[in-house]
Amino acid sequence: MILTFEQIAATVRAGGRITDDEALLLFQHHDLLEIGELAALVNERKNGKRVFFNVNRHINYTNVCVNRCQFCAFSKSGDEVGAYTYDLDEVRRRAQEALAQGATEIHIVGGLHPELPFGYYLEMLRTVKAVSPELHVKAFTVVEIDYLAGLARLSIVDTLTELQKAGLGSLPGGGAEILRKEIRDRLCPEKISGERWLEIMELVHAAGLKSNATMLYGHLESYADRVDHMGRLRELQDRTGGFQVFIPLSFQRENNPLGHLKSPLSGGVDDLRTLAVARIYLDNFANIKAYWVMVGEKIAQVSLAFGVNDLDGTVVEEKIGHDAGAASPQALTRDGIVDLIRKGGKIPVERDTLYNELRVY
Ligand code: V47
Ligand code: SF4
Repeated sequence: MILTFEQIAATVRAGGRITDDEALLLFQHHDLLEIGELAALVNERKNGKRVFFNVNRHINYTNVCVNRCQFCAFSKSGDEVGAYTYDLDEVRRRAQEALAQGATEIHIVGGLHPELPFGYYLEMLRTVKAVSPELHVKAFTVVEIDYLAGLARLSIVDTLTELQKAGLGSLPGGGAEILRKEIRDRLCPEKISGERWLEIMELVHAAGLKSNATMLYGHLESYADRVDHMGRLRELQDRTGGFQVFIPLSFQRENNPLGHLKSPLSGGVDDLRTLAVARIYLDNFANIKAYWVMVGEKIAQVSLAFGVNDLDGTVVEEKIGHDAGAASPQALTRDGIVDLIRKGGKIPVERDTLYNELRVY
């Protein structure tokens, strides 16, 4: 049977789940606005006109990393110019500054440092919580969790327990890249496998921690690889319900070995298409986030008409995307995000990390 857009749209309008083949067809469908309209319908049913953001701050505690992922412009070896590692005073200062600016979340991720002891990570969490127990610490991709477990010589479950005791509140969604082996082996051969990423995420959710999920797109992958990636996330979400949000990350091309690639699957239209297809296909995800750091403020705003209901946060001092040439500012103010959402025709809602509503604007 030949699939048509209209058949898929009918399934979606009736509240049905679409198949991988149908998601692929949506990616290939020529009419972006038709896909956007469908995604907007799905989103409107779940979230009405409300769009979430939070007031947060990133702390990238070190850029020293034993891996060399091909898309990464952030990592350095310890003796390289520009390599840095924050001591706990630096972490405290940033957390204090964030608190003074009204932040409710500290987002902590970094490279896989060859020398920092496990105690550093525990102390880092305790340091932020000592600034204010009210600050939620969303920290460490599951790639880091795997690495920390090796450092601590503990199982993943015991590592998570220690981190939770020290103040870990939830996990960000990084390190997922593209889960399928054929692409992952070329993108980041030293990184844990896609299967391991999913396995640790399952343990994270079983430990009662919520997490996010990302997908790095616009490099070597095909639409089929993207569908495969989202399919594995959807399957895990069916079993655990532990993912809060899906965040496609648009590949930034500067200062990294893959930057020369001219992927046909990139650009503003592709950003919107990816967000819209994610909204339609990932029917068990409540939230789809446009990360303004990577897509820029304008695409992020337009994406609110393409199924997106979350714009991340104020961010402050993001390094991973900016080292790779992201043209977005280093931070947005609360007023700036509120204005962006309002002018996008939606209702701004400040949330905490766990998606509790704090204030409607
Ligand atoms: O895993 C690295 C990506 C991720 C590049 O959970 C790049 O709320 C684009 O996961 N171009 C880390 N992306 C960031 C991340 C994240 C960001 C914001 C919010 C949340 C959340 C998570 O950044 C890495 C990798 O996929 N990345 N290099 C690049 N050149
Ligand atoms: Fe290291 Fe993460 Fe960069 Fe890979 S993406 S090189 S693990 S900092």
